[in-house]
Amino acid sequence: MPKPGKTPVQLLGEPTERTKLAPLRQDRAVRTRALVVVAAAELFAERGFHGTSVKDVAERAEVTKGAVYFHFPDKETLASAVVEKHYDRRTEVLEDLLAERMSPLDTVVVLLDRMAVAFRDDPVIQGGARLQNERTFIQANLPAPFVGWTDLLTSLLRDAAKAGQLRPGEDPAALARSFVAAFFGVQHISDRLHGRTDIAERWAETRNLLLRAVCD
Ligand code: LUB
Repeated sequence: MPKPGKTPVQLLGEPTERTKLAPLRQDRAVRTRALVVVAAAELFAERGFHGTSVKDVAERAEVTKGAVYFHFPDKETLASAVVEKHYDRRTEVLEDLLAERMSPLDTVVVLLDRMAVAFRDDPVIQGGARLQNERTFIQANLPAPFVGWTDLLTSLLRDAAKAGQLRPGEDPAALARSFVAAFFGVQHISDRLHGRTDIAERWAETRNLLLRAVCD
């Protein structure tokens, strides 16, 4: 507890050169960590987990290997961070959509449409997806695949059902699983055949088919 009459700030005393620099140092560490994650994602997407070294990541990020190891003790920890950032991207897109206050079904449609573009353009998404494809060969504690998407879409589609946007009797959980399976397949095939250049078009035709099956 602070001494009587003194506030915590007063107890800290006058800022020293070190305390003045602390926020700047922390800001630089945050930016360096972010640069390392993006560089690693690019290389994991291009070369895979086992085709990428920490040295490669340091060179791509234009930092020292020591700077990489300061944030990530090994390549496996770095891979986990990339996959976590892969899923964070979904949260970022969703938060923007929720602010637009669309209907639940429109939120599902636009979310997946925007994620299709992200799979085409965003190396963090691409690197996370490749790591998940390679997960059985990586001794890392990667987040579980598909579960987050299935839970999120089930919740949104239950709201869509309550709002009368689905044909009566349709099962939101079954539709969510179908959306996840279809999106995964579309992005995988587009990646293998066309480097995901046609993913937005291929996803649009698939989601239209799904919507026609469950909406009047
Ligand atoms: C999504 C991928 C690629 C599922 O949720 C995941 O783990 C996914 C990577 O594993 O697509 C479809 C939304």
